[in-house]
Amino acid sequence: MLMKPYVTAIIVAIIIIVLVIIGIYAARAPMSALYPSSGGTQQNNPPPSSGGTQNNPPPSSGGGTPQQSTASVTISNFAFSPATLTVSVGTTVIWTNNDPAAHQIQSNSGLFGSNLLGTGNAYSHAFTQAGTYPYHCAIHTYMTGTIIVQ
Ligand SMILES: [Cu+2]
Repeated sequence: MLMKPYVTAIIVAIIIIVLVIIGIYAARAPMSALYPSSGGTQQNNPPPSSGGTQNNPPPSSGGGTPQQSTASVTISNFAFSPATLTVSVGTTVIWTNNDPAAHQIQSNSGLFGSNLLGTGNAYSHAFTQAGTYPYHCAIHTYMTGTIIVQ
């Protein structure tokens, strides 16, 4: 049957009103309300601390800046390996204790030194001046090593 013109107009008006209400609701409701985000719960947890020792990140190789280099000394079997390490000026030397026993890096001159390093802990020191830097373990003084910076 044919609808009278005013009935059609009312229906059209109702449809328009509904669309407007939907539009207002959509505008007021942020997307996060429709799609709950986890933004408030995300946390970038820092990596576990290694007990107050310093861990330097790997050197960056980008940006054309002077490359910071690192060198490693391993502590195992109550000895430093290598016992004598030669590096260039600006190198950061990283000592890592792989012994079940704790060790403590101690520069003979007092220039640098670590806290007590438990198993798996590391200590690093940046050498910015050329020279010869003997060091030892503060606990086992027979453990000696030398960093030569040139
Ligand atoms: Cu030691």
